[in-house]
Amino acid sequence: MKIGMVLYPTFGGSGVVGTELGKALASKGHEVHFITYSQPVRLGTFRENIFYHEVAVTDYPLFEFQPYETQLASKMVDVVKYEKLDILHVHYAIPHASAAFMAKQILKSQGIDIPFVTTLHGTDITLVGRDPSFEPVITFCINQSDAVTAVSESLKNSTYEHFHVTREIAVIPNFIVPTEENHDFSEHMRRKYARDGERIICHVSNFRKVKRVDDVLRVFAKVNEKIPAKLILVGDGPERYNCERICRELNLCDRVIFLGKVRDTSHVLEIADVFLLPSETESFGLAALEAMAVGVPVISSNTGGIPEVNIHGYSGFLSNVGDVEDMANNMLELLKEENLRNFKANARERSKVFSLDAILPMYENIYFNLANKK
Ligand code: GMT
Repeated sequence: MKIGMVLYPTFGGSGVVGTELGKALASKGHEVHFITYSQPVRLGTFRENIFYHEVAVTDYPLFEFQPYETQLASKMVDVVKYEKLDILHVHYAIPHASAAFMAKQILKSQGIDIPFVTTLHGTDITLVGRDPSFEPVITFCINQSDAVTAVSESLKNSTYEHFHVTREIAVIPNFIVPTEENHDFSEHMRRKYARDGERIICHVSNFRKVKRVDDVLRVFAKVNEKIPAKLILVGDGPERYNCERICRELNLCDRVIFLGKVRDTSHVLEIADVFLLPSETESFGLAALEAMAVGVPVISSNTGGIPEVNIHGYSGFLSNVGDVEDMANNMLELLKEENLRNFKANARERSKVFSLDAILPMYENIYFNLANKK
C-alpha cells in the first residue's frame, strides 16, 4: 500500500512511534511517505520505500502565528494526488486530524477518496485537548476520521470521558523495535559513569512539567543516601533549568549527569539498573517500555496507561503520583542484589507483549479494511 504518515518530527513519543511504524511498514514492502515540517528525529538514513515531503511553513510578517495547519493540509492534498496514496495516517489529533479532514474534503471535491486514520497519543487528549477552546474541533475530527486508534485503554476511556466522541476507538498499544545490544560498549560506558558497586538510575523525557522531573531528583536523593548511585537524565525541555537548580540545592551535582537530547536512547538505557518515570499523567509511557525492552525495570507512578505496561511487583513498582517516599523505598527494594536480576529478566519478558511483530499487523488490518471499502 501507499501510506502517508503525518507526525511531529521531534523527540516526543508520538513522533517516535509514527516514525518507527513508517520504517517498519516500509521494511514490509509498503511505500511510506512522511509529511512533516522537518525531518523526523528517528528517520535519517537512505532506505527502501521511504520518502520524505517537507511542509514549508511560511514566515510572512503579516502572520503573527504561522498557518502550519493550512500548509500541512495543502501538502497532504499534493502528496495524495501525485504520489497516488491509498491512505493517510495522522499521529496526534491537534492539528493533524483537522488538517487531514480538510485535505480529504478538498480531494473529495476533485473526485479522490482518501481515508484517514487518526492515532491519539496522550497530551492531545489529556492536556491540550481538554482546554475547552480545542474541544469542538477535536471532537469533530475524531468523529470524522475513518478510523481512530488510541495507544492504551486508559487513553481511550479519557477520550470518551472528555469529548463527545460517538465512534469506535481501537486500542493499539505502542511497540518496541528490536535494537542490537552491544555488551562491550555498554560495559565501557558503564565504567565511565559509575564506579564498581554504584547503581545507575535513568530517566528519559522532554522535561515538561507533566514528567515531574523534580520528583526524579528527590527519589534519587533518598536512594543515594542509602546506596551509592548515579542518575543519568536524558532529554531537554522547560523544566531543565529548574532541575539543575534543585541538583545544586540538594548537593547532587557530582552524582547527576544531564546528557541532553539523545537521538537513540537504547544505548543509554542499556547501562542503567533502573528506570524512573514519576509522571503526573502518561497515556502509555513509551520511554518505560523502551527501558524494559533492554532489561531495565521501572519505578513509576500508577497514572494513565502506565499500569498497562509496567506490572507492579513484576517488571517494576508503581506508586501514587508524587509519593516520592514510596518510590524511593520501592527502588531500594528493587536494587537489592537478589531482586534486581529477577526484575531485569521480568522487565525484558514483559516488553515482549509489545513486540513489533505483534502490533504492526493491527495497523495493517485497519489500513486494508479501509482501502477495501473505497
Ligand atoms: O511524552 C510526551 O509528553 C510526548 C507525547 C507525544 O505525543 O509525543 O507522548 C505521548 O505519546 C507517547 C507515544 O504514544 C506516549 O508513550 C506518552 O505516554 C504520551 N505522553 C503523555 O501522555 C504525557
